[in-house]
Amino acid sequence: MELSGKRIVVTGAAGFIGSNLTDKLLELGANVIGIDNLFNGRRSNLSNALKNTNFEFYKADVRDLNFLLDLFEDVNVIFHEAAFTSVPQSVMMPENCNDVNVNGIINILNAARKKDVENVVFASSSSVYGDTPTLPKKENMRRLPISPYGVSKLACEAYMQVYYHVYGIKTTTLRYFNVYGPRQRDSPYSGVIAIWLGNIIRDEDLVIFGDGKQSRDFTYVEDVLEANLLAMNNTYPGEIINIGAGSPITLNDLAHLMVKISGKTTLNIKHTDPRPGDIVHSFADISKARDILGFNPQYSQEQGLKEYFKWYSIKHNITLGIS
Ligand code: UD2
Repeated sequence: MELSGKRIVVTGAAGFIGSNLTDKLLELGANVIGIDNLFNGRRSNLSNALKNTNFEFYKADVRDLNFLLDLFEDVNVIFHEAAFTSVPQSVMMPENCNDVNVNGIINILNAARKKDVENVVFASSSSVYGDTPTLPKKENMRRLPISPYGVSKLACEAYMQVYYHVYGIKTTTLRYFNVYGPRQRDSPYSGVIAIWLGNIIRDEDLVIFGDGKQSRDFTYVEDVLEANLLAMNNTYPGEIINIGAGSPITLNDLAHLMVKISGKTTLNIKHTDPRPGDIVHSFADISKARDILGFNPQYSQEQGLKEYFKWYSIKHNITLGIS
């Protein structure tokens, strides 16, 4: 895919997914304008991008409509990755989560409408499904979010659809399932894979919340980037599309796999109390993504983890016996 001559905005450009997307778009020749309020994002994630003359970066907030109106002049595509991203933090601060996510998308869509931006692609989340028992998750099934975070993403999805139907903006909503990979933060609010990689590096035991029989459809970030690129040419605007690996793994199996790949087989895997509000199983039916976008995930969980471990060992100059 050749993107030279395209002006593309990435919000949340200094974050985990946003920075990887920024690098990919620059590689493909696009002019990329990144914005991030640097609340969760880090400037260091953009160290390569900042050397590229096709990249502009602004420390700014998606709640600043006037700023967005200036920024979106002559822009072709917006990838909206900026968000209040933590489920547990959304439980502590629901009003902040709503403010960033819902007021954020309204601003993005309003500015896009006023500046005639052709395409808006939005990062939603499997958390909109909540704890419904039906598996795999299909886009048209009932959504029962169980966290303020899930509610905020659901509201954003509805606005994305409305702005297509009412104002004709070509919107595509990608519902991500448990994305992991390079640059994901290792913090208590982060995804389990980043937390466990941190544990492995520090020779700490891995802790599973509950019996470990819960499962997730962990999706390697490269596959998510591919979905975003495909979404630029989506001929079914207004749609909501699951993006996952389409192959779930239990937390028990994941822990053993991560220990095996790292070669640190003396580490223990421990169990503690289940996490309140935890969803038991989550995995994506990705047939719509295959049909509409031609999406075909390339990374099995083992391949994705190996890539992530390799990236980590090169970046931190440490040896992990990746096997
Ligand atoms: C939710 C969303 C996901 C994304 C994410 C953002 C669902 C199904 N998924 O992910 O789309 O929006 O939130 O944060 O709603 N765990 C352990 N040990 C640890 C840490 C976690 O066992 O040290 C377990 C945890 O109990 C859960 C699983 O790992 O069963 C995955 O947890 P997570 O926090 O990585 O992601 P999850 O599924 O809550």
